[in-house]
Amino acid sequence: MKSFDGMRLENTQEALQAVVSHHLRYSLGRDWKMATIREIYWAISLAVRDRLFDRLFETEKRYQQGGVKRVYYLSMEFLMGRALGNNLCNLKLFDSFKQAMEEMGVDLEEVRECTADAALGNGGLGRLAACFLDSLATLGIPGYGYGINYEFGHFKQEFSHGYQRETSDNWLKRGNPWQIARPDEACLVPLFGRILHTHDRKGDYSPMWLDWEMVVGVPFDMPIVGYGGETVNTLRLFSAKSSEEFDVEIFNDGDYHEAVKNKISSENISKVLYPSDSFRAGRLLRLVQEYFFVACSIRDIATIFLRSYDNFDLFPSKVAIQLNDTHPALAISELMRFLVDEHALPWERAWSITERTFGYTNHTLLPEALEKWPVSLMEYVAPRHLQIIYEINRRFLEQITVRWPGDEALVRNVSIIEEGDEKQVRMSHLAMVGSHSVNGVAALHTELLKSHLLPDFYKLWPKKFNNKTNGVTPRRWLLKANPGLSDLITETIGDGWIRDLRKLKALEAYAEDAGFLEGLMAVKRANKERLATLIKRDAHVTVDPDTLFDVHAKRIHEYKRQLLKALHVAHQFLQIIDDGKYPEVPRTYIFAGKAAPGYKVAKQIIKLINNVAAVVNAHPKAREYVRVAFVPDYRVTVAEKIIPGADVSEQISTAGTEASGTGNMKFAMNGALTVGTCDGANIEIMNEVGRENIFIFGHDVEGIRALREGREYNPWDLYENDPAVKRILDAFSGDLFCPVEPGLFRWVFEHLLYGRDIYYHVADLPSYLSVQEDVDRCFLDTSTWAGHVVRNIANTGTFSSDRTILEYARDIWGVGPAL
Ligand code: 26R
Repeated sequence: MKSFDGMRLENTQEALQAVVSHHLRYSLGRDWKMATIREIYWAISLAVRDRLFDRLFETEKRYQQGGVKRVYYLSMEFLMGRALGNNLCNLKLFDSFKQAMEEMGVDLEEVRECTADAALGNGGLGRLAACFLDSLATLGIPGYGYGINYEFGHFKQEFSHGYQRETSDNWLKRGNPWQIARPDEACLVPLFGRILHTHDRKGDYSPMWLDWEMVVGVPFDMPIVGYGGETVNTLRLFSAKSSEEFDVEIFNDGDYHEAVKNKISSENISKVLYPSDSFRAGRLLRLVQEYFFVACSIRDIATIFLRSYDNFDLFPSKVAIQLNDTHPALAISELMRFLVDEHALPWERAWSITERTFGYTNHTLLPEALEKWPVSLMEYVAPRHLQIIYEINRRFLEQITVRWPGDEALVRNVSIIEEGDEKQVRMSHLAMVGSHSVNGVAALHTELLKSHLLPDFYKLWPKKFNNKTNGVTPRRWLLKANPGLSDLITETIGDGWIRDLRKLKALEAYAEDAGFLEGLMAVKRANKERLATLIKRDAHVTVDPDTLFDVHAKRIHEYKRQLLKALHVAHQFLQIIDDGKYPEVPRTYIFAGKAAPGYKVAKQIIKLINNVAAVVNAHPKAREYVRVAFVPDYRVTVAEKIIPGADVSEQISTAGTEASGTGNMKFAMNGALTVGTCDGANIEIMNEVGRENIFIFGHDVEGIRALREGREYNPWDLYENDPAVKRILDAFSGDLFCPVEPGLFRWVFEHLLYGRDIYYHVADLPSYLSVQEDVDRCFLDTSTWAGHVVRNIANTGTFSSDRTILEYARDIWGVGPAL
């Protein structure tokens, strides 16, 4: 076959216009005059995609020739957001396309606005994965995302009478120009069934996995272009399809028949993303998703490896697999099964390969979010895997007994299997035992991993533990989300910051430069106007861009303490209506975030904020000084508009609960000042920007621990001794914020006073109210405020995900850029 090496696509205005017209006419079969805006979106996207593919082939050729090590980032979630603008930006074709389209009478912004977000994730963990893909490609590292191609992404949030209502996100209903199906590379995954205990001819135990059901995993590839366009990697997402032709005869005997009665149909496996990031689901379908995903991924990774090598000796030096939390931890038993059962490797050899291949990242310390699966469920879904996990555990515990003979408590604590009424597989222990590296996502978080979550493992393998403080991609979160600020920065210090964010440091020299500060504040002002328009459109609240924009945007969770923010808003309101004390700095409080559909308290918090908003915004006096808006359906696209418009970033989790946070980094980078606790990456942000450029309040980890362990914390004491605290809590106990729904918020009072206030809202409230007064004072002096803003922006360089990825590459994966 004659080979075709691409055409060196041209990017002149005429060429771009011609290729868009070509795609509209010949790929979409549509005449220009009849085209809808979505068809134009498709035509433009296909034109951009053409430009990605040539670079993708070049990248692959470079990797092939270099015989490089490849990194596979396994994640159940990728929160990608929209692709068109980001791809244009990274190809440096945004302006050319914008102009070319303008000449054809098409507004590129308008086209982008009509497209759906790829919301295949819940929050921090999924967005981190997306930022990592951008950094891998920008750095020229052969790194591939692997995940599930959910037919329905994260639900859409609406409010009805102030309550969250969920509707489905059918994001693929009009197709997706960025995804290419690869049915020829589909893989087969056995599910369910039973184990037949047999022996081979030599008499060795040789189990057979029988009566399984076959599911087909069809890969869909999405090109991921790095900044500058030299590297295009891929994100590979699997869709589950049934395969009649592969279905085996199902035995009709006894238990098995019972078991398959409620079996899951193949297509359902990749139907929908689980919308909870706080409580483990414990559901059959979720476990099937996790297993399906890793089974497809390992087969695919091995297939790619075996194209270049004929045995597994070099596997760990050519393949690194990173587990994004424990959700893909079954990949460990899957690789063992693959090597031992399908390739007849001896256990020890397979284990050595496995251990050297995997790295595990932990993203949460919350006990209710740690994954455990009942042994019975695991046996039902993947019986051979359960056997393998037991064997991994047996050998592991043997090691423990040799080193610490007779320490039964230790054995019980570290075992992969948790004993009890119902035996469970502890996924974090499996991930820990099967990996050569385990990392936390911020310095404090990693310390807490060692000292509290996995202390026995730390004693056993101190060298496995390491920290990789999170980061965010400056391409999406600064260059693209905040063009005004990007231009100002580039005019001032050049454009080197886009690839090397530490260069922002040079801005510090302008912290007292009146001209620069003026430009900076003008950009902020314009961003606030843009945000005000969005708030008007989506939250139906009119807000004034001259007020201080105070933003709390993230998933709704008790530990993130949206309730503490609401207590502060109530305080300001009460000062106005009871004391006639009008704030010197009028504020607009902006909330955004989704609650997991099954998380009752979180949904009550949403209702509460919406009611507070309604009451405050309707009050004739208060509304002159305070407005409250809850922007519905928070997602990447909305974040891109909210973050650049914020003056204050609320990062107020209870110390020791937020693993890292990444929104905190995005806000600081975009010129908001942080009000934060000593938690997660806030501490590192404080260290970078300087204590005098951030508003820190509340108990730190030791302080919280003392409250918890000293048993002396009694929120009633504060209630009785601090009149401000009493007044705020009484307002919720009464019906100030629910005049037509009496008693609706009584729960706040009970929760915080009788319910022991497990997230220490009341304990931190006085210090929170007081730090907010500092904020007001500071905001009154515009040039001082602007100086703090500059010092924040200038010192966020370390929070680029490029830095994070270079650390993973160096310390965990043993790879380097392949440019
Ligand atoms: C098992 C299931 C219920 C589940 C639990 C937890 C599903 C998803 C999650 C999401 C968690 C792990 C998460 O998103 N963690 C966040 O990771 C971010 C990236 O590291 C951190 O910045 C953030 O602090 C942390 O909460």
